[in-house]
Amino acid sequence: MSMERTFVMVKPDGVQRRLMGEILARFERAGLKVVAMKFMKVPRELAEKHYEIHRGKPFYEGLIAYITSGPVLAMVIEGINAIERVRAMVGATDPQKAAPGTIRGDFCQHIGRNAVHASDGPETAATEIALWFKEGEVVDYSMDDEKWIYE
Ligand code: IDP
Ligand code: MG
Repeated sequence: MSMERTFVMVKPDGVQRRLMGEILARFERAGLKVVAMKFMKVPRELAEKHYEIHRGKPFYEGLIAYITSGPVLAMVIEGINAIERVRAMVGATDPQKAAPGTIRGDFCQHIGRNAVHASDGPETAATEIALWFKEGEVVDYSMDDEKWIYE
């Protein structure tokens, strides 16, 4: 277990459905720490870089249209084992398979509208953080309650 940073995004459907606060609150309540945040419309070029791995798949064009369709809330979240923790809290890609208690399991219905993105591993996290944020936009700071969260 180590201190990690992961890239998380409330996708356009999450913003439109006014779920930003709900989603953010779950991460905050878990004791995770937000170290960067940006509310923005995603340029097509950035969407294509972010989803490069899915280029050519049948859902790719729809995915790019979806992610560029309205503003998103992009953020970097820090905590012990944060990459795996956040993925578990987000739930399975297909909301129909996502467990109750996960974000997708509680708020979503369709794989094409699954409200939130989270990096799937250490390499992806590093690449995505660097893609979405400039160096100075990720903030190093400590929280006053850390002694109550970590031993
Ligand atoms: P993830 O977001 O859980 O990591 P990925 O397999 O990396 O899932 O897929 C990226 C995104 O592409 C998904 O979150 C979803 O928005 C979209 N997507 C994946 N598979 C499908 C599909 O079969 N139909 C429509 N959209 C899909
Ligand atoms: Mg993925």
